Amino acid sequence: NVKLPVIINTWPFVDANKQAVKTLSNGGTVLDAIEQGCTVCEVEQCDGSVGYGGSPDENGETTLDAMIMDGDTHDVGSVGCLRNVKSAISVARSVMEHTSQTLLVGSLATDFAREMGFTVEDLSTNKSKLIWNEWRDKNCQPNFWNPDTVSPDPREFCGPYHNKSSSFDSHTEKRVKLEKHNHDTIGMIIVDANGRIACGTTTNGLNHKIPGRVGDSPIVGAGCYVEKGVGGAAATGDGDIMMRFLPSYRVVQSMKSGMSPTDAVKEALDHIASYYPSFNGALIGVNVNGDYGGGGHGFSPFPATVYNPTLDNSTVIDY
Ligand code: SD4
Repeated sequence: NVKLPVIINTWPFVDANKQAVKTLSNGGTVLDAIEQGCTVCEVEQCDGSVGYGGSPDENGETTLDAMIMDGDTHDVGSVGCLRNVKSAISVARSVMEHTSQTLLVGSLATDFAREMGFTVEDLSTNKSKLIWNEWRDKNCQPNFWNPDTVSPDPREFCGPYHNKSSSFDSHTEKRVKLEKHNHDTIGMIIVDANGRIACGTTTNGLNHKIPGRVGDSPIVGAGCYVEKGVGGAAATGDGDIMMRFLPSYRVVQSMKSGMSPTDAVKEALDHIASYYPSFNGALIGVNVNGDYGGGGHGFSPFPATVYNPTLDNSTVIDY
């Protein structure tokens, strides 16, 4: 099949794609290629949205979400709100390969990573401190917890927005607008020449998130999903909306019933849009024949990066 292997990832993260191609051609497995490809983005801090030093939460801390899934065995490892460890996708792989559990979170995921030999370090950078300071000084929201209270100093009310008050929606809206261009998780799917499939995601999530927030990226069927004999899908965008629909799972099930990847992606995005017409999100899908597709809602165009043997190189395609 001249269309295999196929390596596809969200956004124009070409270096990550190239690394995955290289890993596969050097004899690595689909899991090795996913891990090493996604690691490139963690190291390069792709778009500031992957890896350390991006998307500081309301306390100024960067935390990471990541997952990896093996189509052959249906094994998954993932981490949510991982603190103080840079290589989230590798920690996720360790969860998959060294435990019978699936998802570890927060400081306790850090403890696991430390036991597995990962370096524990501060994920802040000068840039993330600057982003946080600017937010605190300029964009800090008024006190939505108690909207009747107006403080002379807005900084007093920059704490977590624990309460979903009536004003919460406008808060969310503003946040979505602010962060619209700051949603660049890498999600990658690979089908190799033998039909082996794997997927992975890694991200630092959402700027100014409430501390403790976990997005869609480490959630099976949301961030990504693969099924043996069928294919895989991965998501990027507003995870707080998207995870409510398990869109990657939905794309794979649609492909299983014969839909093309592009149609399956469109169907899943349209379904979300029927509830949330203004959500921002995108999906990619690939089937075991090597057909691939993608699409975005609110991101237009939505670029993805693809390699297969009919393409000379890792190529950015606008959907
Ligand atoms: C999240 N879905 O944490 C991620 C962010 C993202 O492209 O995809 N950015 O909500």
